[in-house]
Amino acid sequence: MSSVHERATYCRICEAACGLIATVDGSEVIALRPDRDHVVSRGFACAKGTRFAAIHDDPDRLNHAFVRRAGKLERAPVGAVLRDAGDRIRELRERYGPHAVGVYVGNPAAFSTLTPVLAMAFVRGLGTRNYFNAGSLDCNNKFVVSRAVLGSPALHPVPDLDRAACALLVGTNPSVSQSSFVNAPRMVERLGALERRGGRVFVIDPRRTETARMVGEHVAIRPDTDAAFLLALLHVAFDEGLEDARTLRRHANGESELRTAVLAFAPERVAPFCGVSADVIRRIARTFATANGSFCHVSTGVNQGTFGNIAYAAKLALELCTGNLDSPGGALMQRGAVDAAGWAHRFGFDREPAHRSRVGGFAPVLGALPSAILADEIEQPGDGQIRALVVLAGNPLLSMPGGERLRRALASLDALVSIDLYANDTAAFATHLLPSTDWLEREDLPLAQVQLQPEPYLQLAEPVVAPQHERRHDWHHLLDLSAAAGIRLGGSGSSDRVLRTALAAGGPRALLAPALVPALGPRPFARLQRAPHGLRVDREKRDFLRRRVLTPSGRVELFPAEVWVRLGELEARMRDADHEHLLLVTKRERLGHNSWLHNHARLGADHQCAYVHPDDAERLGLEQGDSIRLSAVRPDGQALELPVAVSADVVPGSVAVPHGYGHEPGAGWRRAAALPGANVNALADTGPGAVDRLSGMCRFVGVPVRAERAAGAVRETAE
Ligand SMILES: Nc1nc2c(c(=O)[nH]1)N[C@H]1C(S)=C(S)[C@@H](COP(=O)(O)OP(=O)(O)OC[C@H]3O[C@@H](n4cnc5c(=O)[nH]c(N)nc54)[C@H](O)[C@@H]3O)O[C@H]1N2
Ligand SMILES: Nc1nc2c(c(=O)[nH]1)N[C@H]1C(S)=C(S)[C@@H](COP(=O)(O)OP(=O)(O)OC[C@H]3O[C@@H](n4cnc5c(=O)[nH]c(N)nc54)[C@H](O)[C@@H]3O)O[C@H]1N2
Ligand code: SF4
Ligand SMILES: [Mo]
Repeated sequence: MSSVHERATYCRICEAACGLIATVDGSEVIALRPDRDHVVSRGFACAKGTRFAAIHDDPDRLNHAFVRRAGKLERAPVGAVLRDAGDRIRELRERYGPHAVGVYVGNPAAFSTLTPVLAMAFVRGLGTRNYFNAGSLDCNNKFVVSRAVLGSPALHPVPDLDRAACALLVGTNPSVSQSSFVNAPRMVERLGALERRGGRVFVIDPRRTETARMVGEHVAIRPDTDAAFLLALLHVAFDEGLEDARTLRRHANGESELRTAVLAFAPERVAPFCGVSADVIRRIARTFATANGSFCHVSTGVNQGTFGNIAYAAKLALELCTGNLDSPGGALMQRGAVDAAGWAHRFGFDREPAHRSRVGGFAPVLGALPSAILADEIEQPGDGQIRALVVLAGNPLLSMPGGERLRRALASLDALVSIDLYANDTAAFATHLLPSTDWLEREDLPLAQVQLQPEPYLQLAEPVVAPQHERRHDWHHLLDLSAAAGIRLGGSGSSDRVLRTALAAGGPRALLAPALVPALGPRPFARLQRAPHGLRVDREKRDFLRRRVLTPSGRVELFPAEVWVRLGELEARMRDADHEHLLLVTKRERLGHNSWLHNHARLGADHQCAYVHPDDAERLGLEQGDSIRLSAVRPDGQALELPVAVSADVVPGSVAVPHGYGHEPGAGWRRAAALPGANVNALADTGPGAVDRLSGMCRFVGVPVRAERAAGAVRETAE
């Protein structure tokens, strides 16, 4: 008798969380296809999701645990490696104190329901201030700005895609990425529908992207100038009396400071800096302010620049001032199935710890210090120096700035524990490797995204197959590692007991059920099991401005001083922009995901190029396929060489380079390790000077680089 059956699940690679149907034969996943019955994705999924069985079955997967002895990795039982790692952590903490052990949590952890909870409990248990995550590489500007403007780092508007009449996309390429801070599969299709309804879509991007080719009007902006562009839109809105005076009066503070600030950003002044004409700026501002429902979605291309705080504050101000914040067709403030923001606020979980980083004195954001100081915290001797690092679902060597500098720092650690699907590039320096389950082996709910859904829903994905080999859930590893190291989860005996008892008695569901009861009733999991393709939860009232703003004043704070401190610097940059160097911009690829998924021919792209405009190519004497040498402008700058792709799609003066390449020869993902390519983050700066004081964000966008023709393609080299 055949045991072939089907099971509904969802993909946990990116924020779209597309519904999938898995065909399973015994313990084998034979196929994954888009789920046509999914309540939101409705048959949409990309090739990464439908080909994920190749990752699940990859012969290079980390299926067992390893420990390094005398320089060589040796396989050992998981329990033994956990004990050994625990002993090392215990010794180092006893000898050097709690800050000697650092933790880095990477992006995929966010797609697991329990991992973030256990990771925070583990960090609190260690009592270390040296906790880092991908937030300072990605979106911390949004957290700090929302905290100041709306009262909580967890409050963010999402585009009302299906009702809007005007969409402004700034620094996002949803055709490739499905964007971020929004759980909206089929976004480009829905933007196309918006246009067919007679609405307008503007794609503000230094590259004519895959998205810009499919929808809307492309506005080619110079890199790292969006804050000025958005302030110019506000300038026009105020100047032409297009603001919603009633909303401002009833719900906002700081209007007059904002009005004063935007005076300096008249379209005519901003135009030469942004490379966008004053006419176009005015037209976009008028369209946005007068359309029957507008949103402005600002994403990573802006977050990763210099002025991400101002840009996000300007975006929120633009939406509020034009009456679009939490208004149908505009930028919705969703309550979602679980009101995580309100709940965290009530219990004080959104308060930051009081500590500061040793290097640079930075305040944590969501508990985490800026990643761009990790190398310094490891290398700088003294009290509190990091001696051991636990890396969970991350690949800091390639995702953080630093290149050689960071490589040297990671190699100098006394212990590096990597908990991952693979022995990734960072793990080439690991002393302990622990194998994790993937999402086909795991139960999850899209809890991190519930307040970022234009159409609120929940879905319970039960494991499609049992964990293979010796793979274990990340939360399970953390539970055992903390016990082995003598650490109390959450930092106290009682929190440790609560977590362990709940997980032992009812598994993850015991912990989660109470949070789901308000939306789903007394037996939430039974209800979710009856809705395998997802369950829509409609609890939405457009009551945000009246009831749910969490600032002390209960009003939207348009002009918190700390958010706007770099305004003077922006004005100075506008007067004195760098036209001498090429400015770096980011580029994601359709296949591949940050540094991972490169290990399979049908998933990862197989070559990395630097994209430059024909004018720049000509000036530099470069032709398609030639090698370009890019070097950081700073004194100790590193350099790399890549094949060049000449493309009129990128704005003159910029160079677009995908990240996540330059894999370590010693990594366990053998195909990936053999790919050509270079770590573009060798060009990005590290150290306290490279970090935004408020958000801890480092900079990947707008980094000035020297460019010249090179003789041949080689790996990244230190100068
Ligand atoms: N296929 C694929 N999908 C992914 C990922 C992946 O690696 N591959 N990564 C996932 C992750 S972790 C994230 S955070 C999301 C990110 O998803 P998005 O936020 O959509 O980010 P990107 O796809 O990087 O698109 C950023 C866009 O910003 C543009 N840009 C660069 N500099 C500037 C600038 O100065 N101004 C403006 N206006 N635009 C600029 C780039 O040209 C690019 O088109 O994607 C997720 N989805
Ligand atoms: N130049 C440049 N640099 C960037 C960016 C950019 O646009 N340009 N983007 C930044 C952004 S937005 C992000 S989010 C970061 C990402 O930074 P990271 O999260 O540090 O890096 P990833 O490459 O996503 O690596 C994820 C790792 O997690 C593993 N993994 C996947 N699923 C699981 C799981 O379920 N459990 C465990 N334990 N491991 C798992 C993968 O095998 C891989 O090794 O990179 C940042 N770096
Ligand atoms: S867009 Fe692709 S990677 Fe993202 S959730 Fe959907 S199937 Fe997965
Ligand atoms: Mo990200």
